[in-house]
Amino acid sequence: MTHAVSTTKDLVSSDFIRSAFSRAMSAMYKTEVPAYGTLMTLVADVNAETLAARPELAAQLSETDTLERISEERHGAIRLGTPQELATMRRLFAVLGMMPVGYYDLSTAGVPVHSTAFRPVGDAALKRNPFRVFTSLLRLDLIADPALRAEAEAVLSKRQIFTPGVLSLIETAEREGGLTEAEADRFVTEALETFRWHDRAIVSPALYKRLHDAHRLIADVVSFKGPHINHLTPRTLDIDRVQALMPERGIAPKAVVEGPPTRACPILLRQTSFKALEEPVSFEAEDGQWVPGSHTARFGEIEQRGLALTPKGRALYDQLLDRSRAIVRPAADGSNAGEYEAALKQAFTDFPDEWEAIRKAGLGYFAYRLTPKGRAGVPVTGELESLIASGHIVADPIVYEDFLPVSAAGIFQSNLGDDAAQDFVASPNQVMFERDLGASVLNEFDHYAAIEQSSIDACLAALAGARAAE
Ligand code: OOG
Ligand code: NI
Repeated sequence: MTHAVSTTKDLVSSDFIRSAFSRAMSAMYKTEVPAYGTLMTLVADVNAETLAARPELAAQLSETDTLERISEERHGAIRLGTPQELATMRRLFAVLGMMPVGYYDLSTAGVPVHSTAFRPVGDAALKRNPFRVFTSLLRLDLIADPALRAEAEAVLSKRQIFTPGVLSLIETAEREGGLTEAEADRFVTEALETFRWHDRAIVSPALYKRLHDAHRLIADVVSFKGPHINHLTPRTLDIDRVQALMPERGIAPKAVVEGPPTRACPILLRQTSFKALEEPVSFEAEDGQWVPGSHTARFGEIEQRGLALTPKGRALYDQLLDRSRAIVRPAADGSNAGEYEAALKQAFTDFPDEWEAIRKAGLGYFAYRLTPKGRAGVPVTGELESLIASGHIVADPIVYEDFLPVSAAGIFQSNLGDDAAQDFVASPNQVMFERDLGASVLNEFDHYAAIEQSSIDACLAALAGARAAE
């Protein structure tokens, strides 16, 4: 057999590039939106407090090798204008080891976009740095006025949101299977340009107004040179505490926390945000003059992540959320926040709040590992459950790495302004989205199920062979 493999270059891992990119993005956003820096400090303080007060949580995070990722962890969001932008963005994120996971239809919530989340997949990559970007594509097909749709398309077709440098480095990475450290440095710098804020609009004040009247989100996507990162969200270990402390640090949070209620065993994702800033921008009038104006787009958000649910658990979650929302819908002004929280808490009494009960009911995904007894080296075989009962194996909750459409809609609404709710006919179109993306999105449930199954296989194999295994 002949081997024609030649490795002439030392390539860095996509994990390395993603970590560098996530750090660079955070540093940029801190200078663009100072309140984000304040929120980061608050989250770090609360996380430190929580870990000090709950040694068992600190121990579990450290045992599962996930303590370090917490302070590094964040997600961002962008909104794209064209299929070409989405397809190229997929290639850019691939260099960072981020794959499209899940399809989210926001049209049901009155927001004319559909979305996916680019994120690392696989246990090792997630542990290294779980940076995610919620990425939406504007749906001009949901805009009623054909003339306005055509104008928006014309503006979008002329913009180039990627630098020539990043485009060529994407090609290099695709051709070579990765980037060298020097190329990775340049890639991070060049890629960051796409996410930067631009205060000079690419449309006239008149067109901005028409786009804005059609939907604020359309104005946000179409009027600027690029898809500015619109928020960056650190992960907290105690969202209720951060929400309560935000006003003290001069930040006004949205009325209610999205997602499940406060629980002993956190599930899925809880999120809250602060309102978008009104920022000065200028528009180029027909006579070439720059006219001052303003635009609201960028905001801040925090989140607390919990257990990833199985389809059965997710169905129960959706059902209980619907039940509480049928009793009371959270008003944007916060006037019924207390009632909403009470209804939510009441509805969720039907969701078990004890890890073993949740696991046994098949509501969530767990990763299994050997206990010190399991690692002691005496071969044993048996069913998973009996090996748990005999103290050889323990189960840790698998963290939910994705998003929730109802929560995302709540976040969109709160930062678009209260008058932005609009009715569209619900029209999920995953086929169109995947065609525009140039790839299919991964199914999140398959992914968690695979992580769970491989942890079980590894434990059983290690116990049977009695080799030491983690
Ligand atoms: C994205 C909103 C969704 C989340 O955390 O659910 C989101 C956007 O406003 O562009 O980021
Ligand atoms: Ni978000």
